[in-house]
Amino acid sequence: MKDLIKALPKAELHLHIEGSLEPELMFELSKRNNIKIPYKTVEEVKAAYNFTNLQSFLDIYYAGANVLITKQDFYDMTWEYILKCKEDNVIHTEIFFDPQTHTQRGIAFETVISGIKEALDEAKKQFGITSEIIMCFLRHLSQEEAFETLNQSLAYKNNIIGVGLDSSELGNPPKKFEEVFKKAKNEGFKLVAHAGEEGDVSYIEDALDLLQIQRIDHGVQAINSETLMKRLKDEQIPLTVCPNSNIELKVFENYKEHNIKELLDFGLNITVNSDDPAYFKGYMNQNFYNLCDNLPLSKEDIIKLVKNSFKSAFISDKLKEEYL
Ligand code: ES4
Ligand code: ZN
Repeated sequence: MKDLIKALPKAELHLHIEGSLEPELMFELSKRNNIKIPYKTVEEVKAAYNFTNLQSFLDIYYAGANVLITKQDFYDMTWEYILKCKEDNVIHTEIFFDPQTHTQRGIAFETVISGIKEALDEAKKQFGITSEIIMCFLRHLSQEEAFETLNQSLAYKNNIIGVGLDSSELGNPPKKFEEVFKKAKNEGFKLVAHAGEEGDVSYIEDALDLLQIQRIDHGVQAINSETLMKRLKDEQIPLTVCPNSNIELKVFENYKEHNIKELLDFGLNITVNSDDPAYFKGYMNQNFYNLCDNLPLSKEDIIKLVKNSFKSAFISDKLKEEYL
């Protein structure tokens, strides 16, 4: 099974680039930019990655991003992720970034997007890896701040395919961002949102109905509504599921408890993704290995999951045909 997973060309649809910042690079950047981090060794950092829920992770994740200052920093982080894609045979990736995590600290939108984009261009040139960029609004901030970010992004529209919604889900429902998603849609952006990670079924339904999203990030709580399950199946709305993330953030107690096999067997359009691989113990292939080690996934299931990612990617029909 491992050989099959390794050999299959894969696509990734749910990856926060800030979540690919490995402790080693975090130390290097903290030195380079003279920014203090609250750890002495890489081991100490890894020991701190012991989460109880989404918020306990986000606190540490936003602190880690403080070492990112220059365009070169964003380039280096993105390039390291690309090397992992190469290693795992990920041939297409759609990466999230959180502009507000950086603009709030006085880093220019331009610095962030150009560093990421140049690394992705190099990935295409050197390895043929194709990619898209999706910017996410931080849902713990206001809709007004999301509007500011959307306005800033318009100058880089050519390089940003879509808009997403991430950060603290509970207490920050989709409705809070209804207007800004409407504007993003009018501007021609594709729309996605984290929904049903920790939030209940209503977060998924509202993300679909109020925000008009085309893919659901996580979505594993859908299992609690038969009506929603049927809708997701009928409309084949993609769910970008992140197994390692769900275990590390205690959405499920362990891999054997994960519901991905049930979701897949029901006929939903399920994909496998790594979310924040530097924080959640592994990149794309490791997510598949952990599933296969603990759940009765067949060879056909693995192939289905991989095909679903290409089917659900924001790529042209021509490229889809090539990849499928
Ligand atoms: C995230 Cl796992 C997860 N959930 C919500 N927001 C996030 N940002 C980065 N990782
Ligand atoms: Zn995520």
